[in-house]
Amino acid sequence: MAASTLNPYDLYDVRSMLTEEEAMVQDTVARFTDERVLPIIGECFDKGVFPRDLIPEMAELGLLGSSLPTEYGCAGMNAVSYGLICQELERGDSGIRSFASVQSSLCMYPIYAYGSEEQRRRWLPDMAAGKVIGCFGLTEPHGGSDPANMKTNAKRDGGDWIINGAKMWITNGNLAHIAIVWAQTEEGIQGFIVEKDMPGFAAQEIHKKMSLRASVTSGLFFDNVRVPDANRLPNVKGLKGPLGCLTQARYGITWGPIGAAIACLSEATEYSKTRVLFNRPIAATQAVQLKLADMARRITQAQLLSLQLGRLKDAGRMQPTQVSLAKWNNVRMALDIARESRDILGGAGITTEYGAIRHALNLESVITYEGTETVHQLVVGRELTGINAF
Ligand code: TGC
Ligand code: FAD
Repeated sequence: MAASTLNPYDLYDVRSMLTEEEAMVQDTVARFTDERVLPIIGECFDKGVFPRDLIPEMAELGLLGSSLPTEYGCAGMNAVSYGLICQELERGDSGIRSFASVQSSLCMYPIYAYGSEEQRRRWLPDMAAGKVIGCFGLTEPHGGSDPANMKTNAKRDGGDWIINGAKMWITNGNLAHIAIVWAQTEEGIQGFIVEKDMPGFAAQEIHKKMSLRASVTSGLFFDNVRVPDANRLPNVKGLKGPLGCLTQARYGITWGPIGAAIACLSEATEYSKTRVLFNRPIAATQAVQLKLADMARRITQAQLLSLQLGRLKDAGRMQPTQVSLAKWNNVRMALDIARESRDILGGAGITTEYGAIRHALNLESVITYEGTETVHQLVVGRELTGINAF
């Protein structure tokens, strides 16, 4: 039999559909993940620590706010490149990709898209350089799927606003210098840049997590926090403000889990070739080959979906429903693959010596955050029927 020329982790040669620049971005971030993330991430997960030393290096590589214009100190890359960044970071760990998603899509993007020119110039260059870290406060303790039912409020007081309320499950919360906080006002939901030292503002880290352990997750509390009007994002009102940010972040999340799934398939394949049971490697059994083949099939579908989504985004034609379909499909794909890979590893798969269980546990968050799987299914259902079933 002739040697196969196919890349087992890219069976349809999606790589050949990338531009030279996109391929270079992928290679650069892949190297960063191989050299800087993979050697330490198991221990970070075990200890429940986010590797903050990596922030300056990520900034140096242009990974923070990568799609925003160069005039704000950002890399000005296209959407496909941003997707590839997410994919390669999440091949390392969902927590590292989460950090980049929140900084780029949920904090820098709203300042760019909804902020004043002064706000852009004040915050974006330092955020691109990793000197100012952001978090995004939308979810509240009483239920994240329905953000329209927002209780955090901001009331005008002369030239200032007074914010009261609480946000829950906030990535980067205790790391952040600023929080993009969404609050109900008399004119509808508005976004505010809350600075960490503003009196009455507190972040409290959430412990006992079994998922995204190499990521900081916090509650945010606002007790009569006085915020100047200059910190309000002036160019958006209503739920479409935060939902517009989510569309950016969810787009990146369609790519990220492809990386986690590739890491799991690769690990399970190698393991199965050396694990000898009943006088043959388990890779030589039909049951294991079926599992591996099914993983490759689903990864290939996800790769094609995200690439086409990225091309639509770069052409300015991407619709939120398309993002929902891909977020649902690709996260489910990766979660199933991580669990199946864990099984192929047998008992060894229950330790963090291998990546499968770490990815599986992380993906339990990814399938919940940025809209649960059910929310995205209902978005697609609404598109098909015209009926809102939430
Ligand atoms: P609905 O009436 O559908 O929409 C209200 C307004 O928003 C517009 N819109 C969108 N705009 C941009 N992107 C989208 N995806 C949009 N979806 C809706 C819509 O056109 C409308 O605009 P207008 O001008 O007519 O006012 O709103 P609804 O209340 O029916 O809610 C729909 C629903 C359930 C889909 C929405 O509430 C939802 O997506 N819920 C899930 C919430 C969620 O995803 N939260 C995520 C929090 S952040 C996070 O998890 C970060 S984790 C990050 C990490 O660590 O990586
Ligand atoms: P709920 O909304 O209470 O949902 C509970 C269950 O009900 C789910 O299974 C859901 O699918 C289901 N459900 C909801 N509506 C319906 C319906 N109509 N029909 C049928 N079933 C339904 N949020 C931020 O704002 N910023 C962040 O940075 C952030 N980071 C996060 C990091 C982590 C690790 C996690 C776990 C969450 C993070 N979140 C963040 C919050 C996340 O977005 C929410 O957890 C998510 O939106 C779901 O909200 P909830 O947890 O309140 O669940």
